[in-house]
Amino acid sequence: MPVTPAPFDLVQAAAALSSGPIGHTLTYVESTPSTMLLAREWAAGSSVRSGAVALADVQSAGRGRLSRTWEAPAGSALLLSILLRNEGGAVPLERLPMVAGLAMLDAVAHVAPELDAGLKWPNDLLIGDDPATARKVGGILIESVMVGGIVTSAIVGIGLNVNQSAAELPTVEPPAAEPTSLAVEAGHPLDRTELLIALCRAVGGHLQSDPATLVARWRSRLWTLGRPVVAHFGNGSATAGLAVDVTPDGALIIETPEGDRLSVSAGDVSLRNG
Ligand code: BT5
Repeated sequence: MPVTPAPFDLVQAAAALSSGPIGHTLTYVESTPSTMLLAREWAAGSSVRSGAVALADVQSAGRGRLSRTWEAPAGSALLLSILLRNEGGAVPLERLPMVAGLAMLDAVAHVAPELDAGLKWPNDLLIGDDPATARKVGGILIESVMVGGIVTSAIVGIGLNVNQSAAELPTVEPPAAEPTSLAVEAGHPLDRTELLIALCRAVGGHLQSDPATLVARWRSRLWTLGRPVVAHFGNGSATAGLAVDVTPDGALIIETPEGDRLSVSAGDVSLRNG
């Protein structure tokens, strides 16, 4: 049964986040094409501080990676983008998927510790007992803003399915993982404001981690590792193998049945049984 959307408690969120590195500036819009566009507008000017968060209740053109879409009914999800200004090269660009993925895990553990959550390389948050059949509850989209060949800002987009009913989840085409929401998995609605606060705090915390610690934490939560996978590439080709490791900059190492080791830095993987 669809849950009546509870609005964000923006006063509570602003009070909780005002003195931290992420969410000190919290701009809520009921509807936008995409929170990524709001953050991009901020990146083009100089008045909005790094760590500002654009939050929406619904997006008319929510986007995933590689021109894909992100769909969520109004008031059901956490949909936000974080502006990170790369002043002095301060932003760990290649490790942002690790920061965002670990922060999503922390936020979910905060509101629904009973759920079994893990990460699928490179940017999916999954819930389930068995990685091969786990469902996708959230995704990460990292975009760079470049000026004169230099990355001046990064924008971290996060979509987390919170209170959608099973009927409200989108239908996806394989090899995309079956969608789910926290409410479907937990059996009760979750507080989006609590999630927002926990997520922003966790992003701030993981941004402070030293690289080796961050990579080690990410590696330990990647359900992809040690599993047979199929890597799908942008040109339509695919390679099957065993996901054996990740590199410090986040590439996935796949060992093929012939014993070759491939380093995959962009693309998608699906997890296979057996
Ligand atoms: C992602 O892309 O998973 C990144 C999603 C990022 C969304 C956030 S929302 C806030 C911010 N503003 C935006 O406009 N975007 C970011 P990707 O791995 O390419 O996955 C996209 C695919 O996931 C789609 O092609 C569908 O198959 C599937 N999908 C779409 N909506 C979904 C949902 N709500 N839950 C689970 N899967 C979904």
